[in-house]
Amino acid sequence: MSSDESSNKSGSKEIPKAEAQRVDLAKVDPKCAEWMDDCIRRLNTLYNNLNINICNVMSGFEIIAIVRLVENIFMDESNLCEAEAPIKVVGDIHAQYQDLNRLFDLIGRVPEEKLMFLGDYVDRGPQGIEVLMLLFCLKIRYRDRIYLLRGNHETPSVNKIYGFYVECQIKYGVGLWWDFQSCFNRMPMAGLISKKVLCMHGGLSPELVSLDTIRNIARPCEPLDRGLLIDLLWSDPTNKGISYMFGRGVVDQACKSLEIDLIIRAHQVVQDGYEMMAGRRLITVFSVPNYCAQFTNAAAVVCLNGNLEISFQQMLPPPLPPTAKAKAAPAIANDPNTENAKADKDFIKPFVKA
Ligand SMILES: [Mn+2]
Repeated sequence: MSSDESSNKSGSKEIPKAEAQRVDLAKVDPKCAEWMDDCIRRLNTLYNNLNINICNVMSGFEIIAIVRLVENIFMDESNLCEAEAPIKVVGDIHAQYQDLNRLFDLIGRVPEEKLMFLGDYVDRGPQGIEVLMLLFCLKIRYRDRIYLLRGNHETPSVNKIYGFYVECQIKYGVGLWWDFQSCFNRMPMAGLISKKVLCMHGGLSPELVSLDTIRNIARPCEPLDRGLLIDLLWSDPTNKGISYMFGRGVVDQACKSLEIDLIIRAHQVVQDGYEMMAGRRLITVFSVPNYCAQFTNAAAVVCLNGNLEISFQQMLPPPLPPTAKAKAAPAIANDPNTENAKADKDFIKPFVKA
């Protein structure tokens, strides 16, 4: 994959399909596998059923046990999680548990599909604990089929304010909120797919001079004030946001110095669920529709096949009542020339199952 289309054709070099060693929990620890299967089954009963919530299917003690297990798995992984394509990359979920399950209906489920999530599991929506528990249980059960990166909402200063704290307080008590923070501080902060696609929640940083600078971040850690950690979780390719702003030149330079072809990040709502920018070197992906009921955006995931060819799967938003005040999400950093912007967008084709 590169910025010109020629290398996107079938003649391009095949990436070796060296799968990471498959860890089969059912063999290593059958009791734990059975427990996780049972948790996943119980969590699935919350889909399309708003009469019950997670308190009806999981105790606070069970949740804490799962959080302790998964944080050890996070610490076993590099802070720059390495995975091989084929894989699908998922953006912000923001506690929209029902939409996460609708998304799974569309894109497929773990372990059949391999997924990398770019963070922002909690806040804004109503079912953040449900989202975390389902993803954590899948991570424990199938650790090399799902990768969970940290988003800026997986930090205490943010999720204290935007909904998750109150959700914990109402459902289980504030003690659980602290357990989640210690787990978030251990989540990996970036991902690398087939050595060529760099993934993170926010974006680039002037301190990101080599991939080892990400690998060498010591965890547990809490991103504060400024610097690489904040940029990875917060930075934007536009003129808004609290962190570093990066444009096409910075993206080109980073691809060269880090020897990567593409950057996939999340963090900003985009109308189609995905937006290609910076000369086809940068994709923003957002994976729940009707974000906060304030936008009419679609959800999407980015699919990378074994040759690192890019496609997307899209979930259109359900129709809103005429009284709804939702609006279209603005384009954030696509090419100012509308024809170029369209060509960039058309470069990513709808996903077709091989
Ligand atoms: Mn974010």
